[in-house]
Amino acid sequence: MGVLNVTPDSFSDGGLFQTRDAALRQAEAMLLAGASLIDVGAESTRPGAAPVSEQQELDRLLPVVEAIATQLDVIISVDTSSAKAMTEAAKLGAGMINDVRALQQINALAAAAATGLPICLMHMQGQPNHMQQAPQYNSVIDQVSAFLAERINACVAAGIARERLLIDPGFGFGKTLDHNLQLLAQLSTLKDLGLPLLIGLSRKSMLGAVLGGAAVNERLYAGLSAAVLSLERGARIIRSHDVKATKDAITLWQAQRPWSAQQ
Ligand code: 9MG
Repeated sequence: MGVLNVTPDSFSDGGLFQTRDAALRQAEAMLLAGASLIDVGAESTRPGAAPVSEQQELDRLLPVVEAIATQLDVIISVDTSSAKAMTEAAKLGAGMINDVRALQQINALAAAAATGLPICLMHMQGQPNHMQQAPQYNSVIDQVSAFLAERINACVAAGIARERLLIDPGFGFGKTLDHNLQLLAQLSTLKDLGLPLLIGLSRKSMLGAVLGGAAVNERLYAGLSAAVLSLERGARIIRSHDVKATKDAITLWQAQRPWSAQQ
């Protein structure tokens, strides 16, 4: 899953793809580099990010969804928590919903249900503007797992078949470095929920912290290492800014898999 942020302020690619044409070119480059999905986001959810109005989100998101849907043969995932954005993006050809708020925003459950699309439910403690201030857990893996189980049940109760759901522990979303490392180490536990696991670690600050303060553009190798560890522990979709490098890492992992004891 290639990341395409059409925002001025995302932590890694903010401001780079704000015009429709620049976004389309980047989507095409990621497709050629091996992405099967493009995750288009129009609201930054980096730590400290301020919320945007729904209209602003729609104005940024929909022209890009429409351009990609009409011009490229790739599945478009919409990174949104807004019911209206889900509905409108689905009408324009989006193929998946990626909600970092796990359909907890007003009307999101009903809107997502009505689209008929697959949905990724992500865990986040708090909201982006405050989430990194003092995240606290008794057991991060148990609490993330319980949250995801509760959201799966809410989706099923709203008429969304389990088969449409994916789950994501939300690395970096209301979690300290230790919480993130515990989640990575214990990722296999989430297999018990019986749904495809998506993970996003690409360029995130936990990589920078482990590397002693590496800048965003110095985190690629640690990100690839984390991606392969995640695959080994059950992840099936890797969300990444660095599609070619990630695809190569996945290809190597897949090549050895037929002989792996962990299959
Ligand atoms: C939008 N977004 C940013 N980081 C993410 C992550 O780790 N997972 C998912 N599903 N979405 C993310």
